[in-house]
Amino acid sequence: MTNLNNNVAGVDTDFDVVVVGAGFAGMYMLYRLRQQGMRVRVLEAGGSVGGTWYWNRYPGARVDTETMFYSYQFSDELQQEWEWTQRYPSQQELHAYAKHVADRFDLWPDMQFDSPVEKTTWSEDRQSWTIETTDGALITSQYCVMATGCLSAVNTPKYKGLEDFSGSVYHTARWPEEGVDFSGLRVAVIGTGSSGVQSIPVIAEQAAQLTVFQRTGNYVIPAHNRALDPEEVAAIKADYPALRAKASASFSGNYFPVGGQSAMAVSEEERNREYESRWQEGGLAFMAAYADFMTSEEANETASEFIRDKIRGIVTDPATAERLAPKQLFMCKRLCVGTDYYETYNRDNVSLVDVSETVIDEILPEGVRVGETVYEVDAIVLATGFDAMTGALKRIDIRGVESVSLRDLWEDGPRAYLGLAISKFPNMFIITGPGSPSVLTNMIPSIEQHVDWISDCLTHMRINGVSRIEPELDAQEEWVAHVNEIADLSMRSTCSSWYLGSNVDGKPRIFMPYIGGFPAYVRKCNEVVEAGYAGFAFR
Ligand code: N01
Repeated sequence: MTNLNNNVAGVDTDFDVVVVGAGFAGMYMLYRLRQQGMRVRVLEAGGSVGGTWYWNRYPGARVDTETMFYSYQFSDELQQEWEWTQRYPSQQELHAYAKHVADRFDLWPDMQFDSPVEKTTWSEDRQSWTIETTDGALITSQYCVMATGCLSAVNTPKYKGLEDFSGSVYHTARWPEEGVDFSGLRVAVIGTGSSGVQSIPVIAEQAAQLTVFQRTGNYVIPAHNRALDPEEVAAIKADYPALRAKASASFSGNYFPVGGQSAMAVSEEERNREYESRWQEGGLAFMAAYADFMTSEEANETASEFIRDKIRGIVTDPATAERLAPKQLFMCKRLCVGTDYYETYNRDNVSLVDVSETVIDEILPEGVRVGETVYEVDAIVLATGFDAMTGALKRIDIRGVESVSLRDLWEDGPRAYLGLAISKFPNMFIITGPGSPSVLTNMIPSIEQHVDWISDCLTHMRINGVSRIEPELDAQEEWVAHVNEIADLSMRSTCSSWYLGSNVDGKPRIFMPYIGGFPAYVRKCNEVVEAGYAGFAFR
């Protein structure tokens, strides 16, 4: 690589900072670092900006968080001028928003696409990172920021015979840009998490026959998506800072009413009225009806049973309804938000196969074999999710001090200080990494908080004339212990979910995100700064 300049610390590197990933995290990181006069290069595996909203192009893909609050707030001009059209915009609209942000802030020149990062290596002698892309290009930088996303490493089950299937196989998170026409085809969808729940009703409308393979029935709240009313938009925009602050003060960083009491503190009648009202309103707000869904089985069962009853009321075939009715705790897995999800099973061309006990044995050239039955299909859609939170980092060969491998260090589960940085990996930051609230919160505000923290930290380093930062092992271990301790207080840690890595064969079972809520986490990050970046060693 050419362009060797003396960077801020007087170290010869191509760039001050390399940011891996051009999703919402990587783009805002670039914006902030450029404001600080840093020389930045963003390396992105995909062909455009947007991250999640670039890759997840499956039919029906749309955000399930109210978009007036699932959007950047760092620029008031941006949030005032951008016009969202729907309560839950489609992937196309979110991708257009990402491209608009890149245009508006002139981010394109510093971003490089189709450049998956394969390896990053720290050199103690040079005090810099060398970043290697899959085409063999080497780039050096003083800092490396991993904006690789929590749900970006695709999980593809290792079915025997999958490669010999005679039709086409798609993964929801790697959907062809040109789209797929399922007209007249017999289609299998494997997986009933958020991606399956959103794609199944849309595929069912096109396919000749749709067979859904369900390992675990999920709780799906109706989205009641709709066009945004201009008056409602104007009212939010007029009061944006106060409303954003209110959202940030809530446990999940979302803007919806949070019930602070136990579900058992009210009568059954009152409880069901509350559930019905949240069901009619639609969306993730259902999970905030009461405070003790994750600490009281009794409270949890009231919400579970309410939703199961809804399923029984919607799905006309009682056996299908019972198969769809979730058996696990409510909110054990990420709550799903759908449009006509349960209604889809009333269609003549849709059938549901339970693979919870008799599993998918193999894929034959003509279809999917479950026990003695072969389901003949022309196309298979894998809606089988991600190797969440750690997958994207572990798929890169990250080497820290003395060539220590992140893969090896995280063999038994992730260890990071505040989910922001890792001991033995100096000058490397992670955005919304394991040990931060990330996936349990509204992602964009969480991303902005991390990016701001990292930018401020780099400014602090520059002002104080230091050029190397690394978490102290003790501080990291203390934080990891705290993250695990509070996770153990929640029933969420007793379930099977991607939060725990239980969807990926062989992955250690650790509850990865910080479960103590967004406000408590932000307080902790601020306290660390106020105490002179307590727990970090500078040089
Ligand atoms: O993935 P998932 P996803 N055989 O892991 C099943 C976000 N998101 O892509 O539950 C058979 O939730 C698996 O079964 P089980 C959101 O945070 C957001 O749907 O492990 N089945 C499950 O049913 C979400 O939570 C949005 O028993 C197999 C499904 O595949 C996260 O991304 C939209 C299997 C995977 O569900 C992930 O969602 C989409 C196997 N071998 C995603 N392996 C919105 O904003 C896995 N499964 C709307």
